Amino acid sequence: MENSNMKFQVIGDERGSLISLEAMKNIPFNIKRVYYIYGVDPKLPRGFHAHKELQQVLVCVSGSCTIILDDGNVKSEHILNEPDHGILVDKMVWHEMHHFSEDCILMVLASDIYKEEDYIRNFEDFRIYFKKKSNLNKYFSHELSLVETNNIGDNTKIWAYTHVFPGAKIGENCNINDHTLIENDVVLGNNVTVKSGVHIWDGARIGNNVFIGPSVVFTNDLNPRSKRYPEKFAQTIINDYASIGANSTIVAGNVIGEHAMIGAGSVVTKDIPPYTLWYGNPAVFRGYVCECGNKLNVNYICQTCNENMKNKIGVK
Ligand code: T46
Repeated sequence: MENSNMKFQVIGDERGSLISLEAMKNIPFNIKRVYYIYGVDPKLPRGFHAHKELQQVLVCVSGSCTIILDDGNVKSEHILNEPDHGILVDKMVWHEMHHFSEDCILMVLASDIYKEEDYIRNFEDFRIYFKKKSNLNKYFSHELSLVETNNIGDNTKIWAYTHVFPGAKIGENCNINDHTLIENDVVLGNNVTVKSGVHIWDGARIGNNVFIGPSVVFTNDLNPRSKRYPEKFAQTIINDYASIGANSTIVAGNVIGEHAMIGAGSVVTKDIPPYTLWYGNPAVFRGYVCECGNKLNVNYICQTCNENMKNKIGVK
């Protein structure tokens, strides 16, 4: 819960201020819906529910309100009164909104469309569901691993000599092999494979179904000096279904597109577009890849599964 407060970068000049909220960048999920609440009677609180799966970020773009969160273990209260301040309301967090100012506009970014069946609107039901979920949450961690986060999805396996820091978030059905390090400000989606000896430092955002080969390293500081820390570590984004070959280094601040393929031993120094194949040091563009992982011919047809990928890649 200590991670629910978010501070957004303000881009300002003499004309005023601008804040940009981007999926998987400063918002830790893909945004499927935006709604806003305004014109609320200050005496009438709202919320009083939890979501089974929905994740949301709340931002008061005007005025103020108070948000109460309860994750089943810890209860916390947050005042939202600045447009560069957000609150992450994760799934299975009971939340209430109080003390709306008359000019309050509460904007909410949500990870899914509106589904009434995702709501738990009764606190007792929430407690029961939470207890049931906690008992059911079956992930495996080897007795020789050091797992400090509670935020791990069902069916994930964490193998020996791996250290997962307390702030890390790991999705469902991931396989995290031996001798891996996952720092605090790291988000891994579902079905991610992390082979042995991988180092994932603060700032890494890894989507669903990503493959990370053995000994891959994510850096997060472009000008490292011992005992000197940047104000914020650079963010590196690996989008859904991307694969990173063994022993590659992903230099901080780059984005790897969906289904992209990085060959073994590469040093990635720039953004990688979706469905492209790159390798070398520095990695350079070598062609296009199919969803099955094989190279496409000059007509964008997969040489292995014969799929014509022209439309998916978006070439004319
Ligand atoms: C939440 C907090 C922060 C829709 O039809 N579509 C929508 O996208 C939403 C958000 C709501 N609705 C309907 C459902 C209800 O009949 O609008 C009505 C009011 O919703 P509710 O009473 O849930 O409003 P709040 O302010 O208590 O809660 C809202 C969101 O519903 C909720 O997901 O997390 O804001």
